[in-house]
Amino acid sequence: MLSKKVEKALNNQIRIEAESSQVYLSMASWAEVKGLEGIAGFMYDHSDEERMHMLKLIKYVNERGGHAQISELKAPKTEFGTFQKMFEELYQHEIFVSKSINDIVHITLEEKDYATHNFLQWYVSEQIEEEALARTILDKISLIGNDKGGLYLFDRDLQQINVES
Ligand code: OFO
Repeated sequence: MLSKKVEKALNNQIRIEAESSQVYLSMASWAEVKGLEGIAGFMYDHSDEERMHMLKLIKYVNERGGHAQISELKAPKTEFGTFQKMFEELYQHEIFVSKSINDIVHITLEEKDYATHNFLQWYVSEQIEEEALARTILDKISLIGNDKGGLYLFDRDLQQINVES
């Protein structure tokens, strides 16, 4: 059985994962209308992944005798300026998510909830991967600079990342 404190923290994370899914969906749509197919595909996939993170939390909360709450979500922005800025935002967003996961891990220790602590390790590893991937992408972007041919290849590269993941 989850303590009220852990249940509340997990419910907050359910909302964060749902909002992350919306943020990346909005990025996907922005990239798609700009003709950046590879980037759009990457963001659509990422949006699906965040929904999966959310569902995993919902199932866990309900399985442990809690009640997963589906709440209203903050609307994501719809304009991202440049694809460089958009990926910088993605990176910052993942750092924010990692911090939020770490805070819950901390709460589970305070509450001596070792089952939830164990469950959250999957998210801890996932965040390490997501931050690393975002950093790799930002490194690639800084190599391209304003080169149009570079952007073309970068967009194609991201399509490749989609296929592999
Ligand atoms: Fe991007 O890992 Fe969930 O939010």
